[in-house]
Amino acid sequence: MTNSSIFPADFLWGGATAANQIEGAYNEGGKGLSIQDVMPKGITTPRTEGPTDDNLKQVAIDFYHRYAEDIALFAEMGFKTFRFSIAWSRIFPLGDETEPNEEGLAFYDRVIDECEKYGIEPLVTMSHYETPLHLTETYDGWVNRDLIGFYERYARVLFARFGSRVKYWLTFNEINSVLHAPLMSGGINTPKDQLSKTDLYQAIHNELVASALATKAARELAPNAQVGCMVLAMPTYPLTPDPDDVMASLTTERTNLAFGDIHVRGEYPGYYLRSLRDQGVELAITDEDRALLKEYTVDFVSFSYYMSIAETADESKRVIGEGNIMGGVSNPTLQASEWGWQIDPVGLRVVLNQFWDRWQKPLFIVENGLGAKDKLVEVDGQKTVLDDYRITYLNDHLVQVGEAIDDGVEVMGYTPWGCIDLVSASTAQLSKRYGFIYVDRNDDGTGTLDRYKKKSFGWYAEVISSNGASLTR
Ligand code: BGP
Repeated sequence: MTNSSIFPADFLWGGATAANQIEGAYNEGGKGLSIQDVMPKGITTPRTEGPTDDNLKQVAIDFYHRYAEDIALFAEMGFKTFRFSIAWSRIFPLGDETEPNEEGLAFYDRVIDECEKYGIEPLVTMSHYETPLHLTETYDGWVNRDLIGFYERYARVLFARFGSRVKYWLTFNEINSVLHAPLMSGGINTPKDQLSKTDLYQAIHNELVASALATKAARELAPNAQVGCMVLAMPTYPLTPDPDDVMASLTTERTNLAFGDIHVRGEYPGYYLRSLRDQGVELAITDEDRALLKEYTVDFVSFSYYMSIAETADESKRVIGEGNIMGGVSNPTLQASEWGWQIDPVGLRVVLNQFWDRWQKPLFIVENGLGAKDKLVEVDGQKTVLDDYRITYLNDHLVQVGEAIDDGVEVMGYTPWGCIDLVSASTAQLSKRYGFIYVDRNDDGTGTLDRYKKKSFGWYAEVISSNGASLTR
């Protein structure tokens, strides 16, 4: 039985967001277009030619203009950290310029000022599904090696400008999701069904080298900064004890684990090389790439965790469920969210232990949460949402984090996803809400954009102030 005071005194409680899902102001402040401006329906439909009015992300929740109000609410909950991303196309509107856009940099200065005002530690994602559109259309995104240099330039600008004020950096959001969503994750314009395996794995290689170069830049320009990778974690269980199912689940899981292995150990694992060979993929890798990967490994591993999946070698039993960007075989022992994501708190303890055993690097849970439809009601004259389902989900996951800490796992912090309602990534909906703070905006774009505290707001504030002691086991 865990004692929840097991959370370390300096545990980084907070919340997580991404620029394209909260900022809006898609064409203000000198910002260039990003891939999100042509993805009005997330990954559910093909990209559009140009920006369209039905794209909720054009306004999102208007964080660009309301950041001070929002960060004040985070402070009221007692946040120790706030995860946000910097929109690459605010800093380099096209992506391949040599000089950054000062207005974009100044915006993030203001956001960081607000965080500092409340002693909130910024946790910055440098690329969260926001490749500048020009890089997608002109270079085919990360398939092209030129992006390594553009990203390194961008990273150097960020570390030079913010490196003394921002300690925690993540290079690429859910880097492994490029396997499933090449446009959103890798800025790759070639449609997925026409993309060759070689181009896909070359894009992955290019991102990994760029990540190492960013770490190198941090070492030079921001010696106090810590650079982490960010992977989409999805524990994969064998559907049955049949050894073929066990091997199948290991093989599927390794498609994700490979990214952490390379980020942490600095080299391609044997099973990954074999998989490339089996798929007939030959990568262009230079000796310099190898040296960079080896020398500039990450300081910590961060990950998102929403669900687990199962795997089987028996094709007739491979029933693919919905869920996250990846999906996978459904686990008959678990219940799912309204969007079909299977809910598995124990899976979070499994992942924490697995990653710790494997890498011995501090772990940061930078996304977790329940996307659900909320109903705004009035209680004592105040508008609110009675989101007990969200409280239960988060409570049960945090209890498992406590268990993992008790197991000896080093966990740096916890930033649940969408701490304020935002536009969802996969389906681009506002009705799929994750927040402690309700934002009055609907899927058709109507709404006042006013903010209201949900029941979970007070619940999370108590969890933070008690350092986890208030959790219910
Ligand atoms: C992750 C992404 C986030 C986020 C979250 C929830 O994959 O890093 O950007 O949105 O999942 O997914 P969704 O918004 O599709 O519900």
